[in-house]
Amino acid sequence: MSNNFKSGFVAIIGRPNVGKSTFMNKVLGQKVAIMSDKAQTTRNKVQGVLTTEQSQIIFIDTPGIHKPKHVLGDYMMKIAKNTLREVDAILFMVNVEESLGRGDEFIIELLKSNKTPIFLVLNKIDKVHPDQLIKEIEKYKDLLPFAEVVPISALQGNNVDRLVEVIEGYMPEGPMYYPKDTISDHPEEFIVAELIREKALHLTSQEIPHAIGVQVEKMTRVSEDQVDIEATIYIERDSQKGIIIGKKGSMLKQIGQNARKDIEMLLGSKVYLELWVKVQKDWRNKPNFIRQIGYRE
Ligand code: GDP
Ligand code: MG
Ligand code: K
Repeated sequence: MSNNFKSGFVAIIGRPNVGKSTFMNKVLGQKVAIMSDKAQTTRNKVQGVLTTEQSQIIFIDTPGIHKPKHVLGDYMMKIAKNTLREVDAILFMVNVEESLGRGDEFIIELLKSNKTPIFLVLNKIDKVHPDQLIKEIEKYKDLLPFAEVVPISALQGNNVDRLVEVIEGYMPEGPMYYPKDTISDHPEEFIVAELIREKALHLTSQEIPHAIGVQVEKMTRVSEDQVDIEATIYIERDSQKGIIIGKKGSMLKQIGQNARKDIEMLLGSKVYLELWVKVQKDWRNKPNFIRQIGYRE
């Protein structure tokens, strides 16, 4: 992986039927079956992962945000707000054919105090005359300090590539969070492992350069708002065990606390995280082992 690889998270928000799923499918290709709008859960769902030679964009949905305030619990509001602060860009999608509704106003209110770049995506341009498009842009453009305004037709594909390019331009340098061939949903274990690994590397700084692999052993949703995770941190030498575990387990505890915060943000749930430390001699030189833990450099 080159040093300039870029990666980041993009939240797609907008009222129902503005074309969020259609856009996702256009971007990721027809084979992805993510059109279904089953009952929205409380966690942030990874809608799709777009990986190119130079970047990886992870699109997430922020459930609950499409709903007006009164039906939202404080807890969900907090998750939604935190998510929108943590992502690298927000796509606020509207249907150019429709006028602003209550759902939009709610979203706009929520975004007002946010510092994340927000893109106004005007979808369904195939349905309106260019003059009307210009009028619509006028109506929306002063509602929020949009970083970009991009008209598209998700259905026909007009300007969708352009939007992806624009998004790519806002992604920071970062790792490939998901395996290259991931298109959508559920490889959350991989990203959870990456988050734990990142915290461990960060906290131990120079002492354990890249000698850490993380495997998520178990990830179980035990209730609507709690996920239990067991993960193992693999190191290469016995001498590294003390560093990772720390005095009376203090380092491991800190790694766990820091990782848990991010994982909770990712999953939109409370997380109970249990960490183990194991020595696997020269794990970096063992291709099978590396494949097993899903780690790549
Ligand atoms: P979501 O609820 O925001 O995910 O919206 P969907 O992606 O499910 O789209 C809702 C409806 O709008 C579907 O019937 C789509 O085919 C249609 N639609 C989405 N994008 C476009 C577009 O660019 N042009 C037209 N004409 N229809 C679209
Ligand atoms: Mg949808
Ligand atoms: K959706």
